[in-house]
Amino acid sequence: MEKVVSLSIVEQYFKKLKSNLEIDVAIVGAGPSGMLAGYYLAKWGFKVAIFERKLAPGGGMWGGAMMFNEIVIQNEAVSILDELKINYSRYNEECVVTDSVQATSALIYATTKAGCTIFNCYSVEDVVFKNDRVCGIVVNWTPVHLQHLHVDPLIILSKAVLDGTGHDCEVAKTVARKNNVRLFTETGGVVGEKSLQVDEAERTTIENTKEIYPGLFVSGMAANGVSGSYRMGPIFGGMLLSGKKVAELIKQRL
Ligand code: 48F
Repeated sequence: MEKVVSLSIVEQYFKKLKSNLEIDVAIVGAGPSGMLAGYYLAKWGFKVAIFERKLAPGGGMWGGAMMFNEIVIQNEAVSILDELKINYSRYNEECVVTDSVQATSALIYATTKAGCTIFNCYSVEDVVFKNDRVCGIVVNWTPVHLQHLHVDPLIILSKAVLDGTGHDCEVAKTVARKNNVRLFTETGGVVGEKSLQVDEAERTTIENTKEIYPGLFVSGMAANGVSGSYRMGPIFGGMLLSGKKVAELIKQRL
């Protein structure tokens, strides 16, 4: 049995990894926007995987606000809660509140159940850049980064890459910095996030969700950071709608 335990895990894991070395969509970051994009793309039949730096997927959704584990969702995104069978309470005519632990775990479950693989403990450190487009990601174990070990990465090829890395917009920054290219933003670079303004931030999150360089899409807070819009705090409708929108954009592109 000892041998079976190890062998079954090793064989199954490498089967999974091998089948994801060349995929339709590589999503960086398992926050709400990245996961919802993964959920829809997998549901529509695309080969899609998410690469998440941390052990637990979920990004900034678990903790609610200051660890009060409730989040706010506006009416526009409530149909997504219904689709994922997440419970909520109506707060007023504009929004509902939901338990962030249930919402996050439901999102993880729905995403993986739809067929999107989540690789946790992976840090995306670069992209594959060929013929003036982004066509894959460069990955390494998070502990390698944490320990500053000099270990070369592996490569995942994909038709599209989604930067769902949240406030840091890590993939977009790397693409602009390393390749001397102009992103489709006002400045040609990552403009950077502004301070908090809820309504405007929620609106622009959707607006800024787009392809910002051939092959590279942005969603969630990365979309706002790249285009220089505001943060919004523990209201998550925009994140969910951004994930849905970017899935639709990628579907059209592929
Ligand atoms: O920040 P995050 O939750 O992304 P999001 O979908 O949602 C933002 C909200 O949580 C919140 C907010 C809304 O009101 O303002 O902040 O935009 O999740 C981003 C995920 O990306 C991972 C990170 O660990 C987190 O789980 N991540 C970041 N950089 C990398 C990465 C990287 N280089 N490689 C892999 N994962």
